[in-house]
Amino acid sequence: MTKLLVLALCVYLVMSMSVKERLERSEALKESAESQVPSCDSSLSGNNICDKNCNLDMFNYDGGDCCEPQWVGDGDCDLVCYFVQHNFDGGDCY
Ligand SMILES: [Ca+2]
Ligand SMILES: [Ca+2]
Repeated sequence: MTKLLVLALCVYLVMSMSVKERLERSEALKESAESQVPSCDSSLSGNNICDKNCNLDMFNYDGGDCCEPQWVGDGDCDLVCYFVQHNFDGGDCY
């Protein structure tokens, strides 16, 4: 009977430890995932200042703020320049 109790206690300790470890690991994973999620304040898009966090497809390439003038019409399609104010990359994307 005592052996069973000790065994149960051991199992309980191991279980609770592994659960704690798993919780800590998932917390760490969550934190690293959160820090990797790009964020862009929509007010920064189209303010004529290149905001690297916003220069992503999901944020409409910062409204074209990150387009370098020499990229327009260079023959390569630059989606960061594919905006009306950049003459749609000078037609490079057609
Ligand atoms: Ca901007
Ligand atoms: Ca181009």
